[in-house]
Amino acid sequence: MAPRRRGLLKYIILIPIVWFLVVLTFSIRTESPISPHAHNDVHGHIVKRTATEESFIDRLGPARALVNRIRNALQFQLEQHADHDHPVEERLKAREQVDEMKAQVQVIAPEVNHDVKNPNKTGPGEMGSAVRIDKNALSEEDKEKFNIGWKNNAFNQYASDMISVRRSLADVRDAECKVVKFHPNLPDTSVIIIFHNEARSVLLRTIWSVLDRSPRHLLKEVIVVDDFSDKGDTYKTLEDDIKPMKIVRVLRTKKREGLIRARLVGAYDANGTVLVFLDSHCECAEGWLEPLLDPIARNPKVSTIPIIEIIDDSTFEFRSTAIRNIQVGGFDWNLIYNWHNTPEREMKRRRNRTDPIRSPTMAGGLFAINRAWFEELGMYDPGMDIWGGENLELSFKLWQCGGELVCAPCSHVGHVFRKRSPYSWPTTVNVIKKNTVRLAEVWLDDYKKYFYERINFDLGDYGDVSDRIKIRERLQCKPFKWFLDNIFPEQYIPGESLYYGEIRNQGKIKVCIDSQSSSDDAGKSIIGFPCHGQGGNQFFLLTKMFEIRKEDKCLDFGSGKLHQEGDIRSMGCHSMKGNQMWSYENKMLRHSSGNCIELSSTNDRDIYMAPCNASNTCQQWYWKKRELNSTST
Ligand SMILES: *[C@@H]1O[C@H](CO)[C@@H](O)[C@H](O)[C@H]1NC(C)=O
Ligand SMILES: *[C@@H]1O[C@H](CO)[C@@H](O)[C@H](O)[C@H]1NC(C)=O
Ligand SMILES: *[C@@H]1O[C@H](CO)[C@@H](O)[C@H](O)[C@H]1NC(C)=O
Ligand SMILES: *[C@@H]1O[C@H](CO)[C@@H](O)[C@H](O)[C@H]1NC(C)=O
Ligand SMILES: *[C@@H]1O[C@H](CO)[C@@H](O)[C@H](O)[C@H]1NC(C)=O
Ligand SMILES: [Mn+2]
Repeated sequence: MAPRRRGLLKYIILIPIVWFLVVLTFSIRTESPISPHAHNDVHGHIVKRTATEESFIDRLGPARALVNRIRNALQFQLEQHADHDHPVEERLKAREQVDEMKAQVQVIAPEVNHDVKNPNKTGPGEMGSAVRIDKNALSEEDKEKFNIGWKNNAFNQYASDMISVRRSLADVRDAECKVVKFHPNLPDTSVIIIFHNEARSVLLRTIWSVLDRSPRHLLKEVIVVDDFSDKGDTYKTLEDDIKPMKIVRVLRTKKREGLIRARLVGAYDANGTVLVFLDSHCECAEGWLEPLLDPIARNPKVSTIPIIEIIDDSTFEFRSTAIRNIQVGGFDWNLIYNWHNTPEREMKRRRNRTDPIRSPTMAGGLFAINRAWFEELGMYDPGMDIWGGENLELSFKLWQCGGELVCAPCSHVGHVFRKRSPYSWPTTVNVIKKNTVRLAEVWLDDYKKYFYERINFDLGDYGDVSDRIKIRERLQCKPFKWFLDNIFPEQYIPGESLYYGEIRNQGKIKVCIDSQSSSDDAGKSIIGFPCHGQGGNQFFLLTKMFEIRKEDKCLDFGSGKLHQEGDIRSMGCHSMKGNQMWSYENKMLRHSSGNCIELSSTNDRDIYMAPCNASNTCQQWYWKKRELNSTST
């Protein structure tokens, strides 16, 4: 029943692609990562840069200057930024970064071969299978470890520690993926992995999965950036752990930088043509890299994302997705990333099931991008803190500035999705707001008002965005409307809805339809609740698709049962009409099944479907019509 702002807060905290970890590692049992069998690397293929790539890089003059400005902004030299609007604290904070951003190269480990894969296919979790632990059968000591592992990581570290850091995975690719002919000159790659207090076995499994499943000639280096871990022993043992891995090096920040700036540290140090960013709790599956590089080899302005598979947080089972079920990225008007099914039009546009799928946005944790293009785009906004919003900023500018964002359906990378963040978030909500306002200011044009309405137009101090606006001007990027019309036509535009606001019953004038929850959990039924006039769970839109909508949830009536309270539910919008299609005429809310929404005459809470009866005032609702030229919600 809370108004929208509390929902936003909860939503942000629960966002599944959470990056931070607070880990307290303890005695860890993993197999030695050093394999007894050594083979020589047989791939000697040298990748030549094509002429088009050269000229692409040659055109980078202005971007180079910008990249240097980003670097300077990180270091914040006062003389160059005579920017009196900046609050003093921010200037001081930025100045502190001058030295600290110079992360040190600590280790470069010697060579190891990359061809010895999966030395043991019978151990726990092999072939990506689940490790199920009967907690009650554990000794008291192990029970304690089991509990601490969960507590510190929000995943089952005890199970992870039982699994080889070089475990085998089933080949989850579609059969057609195995016969795809890739571009003959795939670019070489720097893989960048940021971590903060990650569990050792999970981090090492991420790194080994990259080494073991990437063709050697395409993998120039793996850069592991330790963003100031201070708990557990992962970061203490990492130098020893990576000794067998020649092309891995560790960078360390000297204070907590957050995801965005830690990635910039990695990117500045990288030498590969393409950068691949990974979270520190991933596993790359067989053949993951080539499909990510292929679209970039054909057009360096394409950025690619793999299919992000679920690694179960409890059993570490690696689950896989069929191509027809691939979901792509969207966003809601809180500017929070969400997933939605690949639209029909996109399935039809592609000629082959293995062809890349266009995605309006990326989740942000895992993607590949040409380094020069990333620089030309102004990389990440160094004015953004910690994390949040950077994924949408990159997505919008990719599309608006002449690039593309595609999901490679043959590339599978597992990611441990946690149900909660193991990190507490005392102050970061404002950080996310600041980041998001920055991206709205630069990229959203008039559409930014939909976001601002959701934060009560309280923009806070978001700093100076003029450098970012210059990127947009220099690259002559298209308007946000172009992006919505052409790349994300499924997105609902609040200003194009037919009715909006609270839905107030006419029979009981104080009762409104209430969705009971913030929009992050699906399946809740609607109820009657005293009208509170604060929007939130009582704010609905009738969209031009004839949905009764609240953000990305739509009222859905699927049971067909009449007079059954609790059967009208908020479900993820599917844009396919049917159960989610409603009309509003003569004050009645009529479903595609021909029945109407009725408030119980005997209590103020129950709402159900009933045969339409125009003279029953409990089926009559007041809802505000949108004026034709008004675009606000
Ligand atoms: C494979 O792993 C299992 C379980 O950890 C172990 O019992 C077995 O000895 C291992 N086999 C080899 C060849 O290492
Ligand atoms: C789709 O891709 C597969 C594998 O590369 C290929 O065999 C097939 O001919 C392609 N089909 C079309 C219609 O291009
Ligand atoms: C990679 O680039 C850094 C600077 O960005 C340079 O110091 C280093 O020598 C380069 N390494 C290789 C292998 O090219
Ligand atoms: C329609 O509603 C009115 C007012 O509640 C009621 O008197 C009438 O019996 C209803 N008609 C039917 C067919 O249920
Ligand atoms: C439409 O916009 C004009 C000017 O922008 C305004 O004067 C007018 O009142 C608006 N009409 C409605 C119906 O809101
Ligand atoms: Mn993650």
